[in-house]
Amino acid sequence: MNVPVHVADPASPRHDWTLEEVEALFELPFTELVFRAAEVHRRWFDPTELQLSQLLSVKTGGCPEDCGYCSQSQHFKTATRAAKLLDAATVIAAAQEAKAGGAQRFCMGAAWRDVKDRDLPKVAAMISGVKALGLETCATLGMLTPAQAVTLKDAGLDYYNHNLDTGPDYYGQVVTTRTYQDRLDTLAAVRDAGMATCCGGIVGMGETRRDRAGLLRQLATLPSHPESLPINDLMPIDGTPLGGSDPVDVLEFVRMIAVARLVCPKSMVRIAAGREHMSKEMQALCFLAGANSIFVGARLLTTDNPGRSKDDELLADLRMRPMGAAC
Ligand code: SAM
Ligand code: DTB
Ligand code: SF4
Repeated sequence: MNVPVHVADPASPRHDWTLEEVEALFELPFTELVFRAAEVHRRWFDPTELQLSQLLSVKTGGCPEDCGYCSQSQHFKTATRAAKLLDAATVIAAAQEAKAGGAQRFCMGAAWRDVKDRDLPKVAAMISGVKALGLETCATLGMLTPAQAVTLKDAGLDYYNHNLDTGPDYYGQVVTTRTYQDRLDTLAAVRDAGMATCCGGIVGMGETRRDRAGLLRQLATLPSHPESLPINDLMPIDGTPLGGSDPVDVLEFVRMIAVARLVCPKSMVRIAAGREHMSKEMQALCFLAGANSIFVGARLLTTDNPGRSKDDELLADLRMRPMGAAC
């Protein structure tokens, strides 16, 4: 079969993707797309290994932003109750449990538009405490200034999660209180401080395939590809503008994973939110298409996740193992 686009030079992943090229990948016959993604996957990774992260909401609800998918926005009437920033000791105890459950990375999430300097010492104490347990650290706290990014890095933060959420043309339909450029600026601050970026988006918000391609093109043309690339399947939340969204077709979700793998070959591509609704077979297809990371634990931030026994069973059935674990 003709190769319509130049996919990946193993020596140097591309940063010059056009939207048309990314769209052409989505249009490939499914079997061809998944085969190519699987090939690229095993060039960079052991395809039997999965990176395991665990989330904790360290500050829940009451967020001033209007992200149309989110249970924590104060613009919408949802079942999520606002709570104060947790103590460092509580967070560190949760991280210890996550580690005992097999997590390799612990991600602390806050329902903030941006970080207030007054909260930084408490957040820095959480990060250094989690790091001291021997876990990789990740935080997702909203927008950061360059100086705040340096403070978090100095506290021991390895990764900062800040998603672009969707393609630039659809973004304004989902969020109005923060611009796409604001998000790109925070990602630049994170990179400049020397931290790894975790950046991806959501499918199932009513966007078109072109918007999905637009998101992946944006990620693949960043100065450096995100080290972690989460693809969230929308968890529809009652009370939010997107609460009644139709689920995305399974094969379209798998295509999203495969194209992410092709355009960002060295990134950890994560099936992030939405596994609670995914069959074992759907997840297996995603792993075949190049996904190599998941969130473990029974909760994400405010919604459910499969939990340990189901995931132990999934890994056992697929004969897959946590990244770095002995064979
Ligand atoms: N407030 C911070 C921010 O927005 O950057 C951090 C937390 S926020 C919940 C992190 C990301 O989770 C969002 O950017 C979005 O991509 C994802 N997310 C939030 N709610 C979701 C939902 N209902 N379904 C799928 N993904 C969701
Ligand atoms: C990401 O891309 N997804 C995670 C994490 N990064 C912060 C959050 C998913 C949240 C799902 C909805 C909830 O639990 O509130
Ligand atoms: Fe706030 Fe983050 Fe939710 Fe947006 S996604 S409303 S910024 S918690």
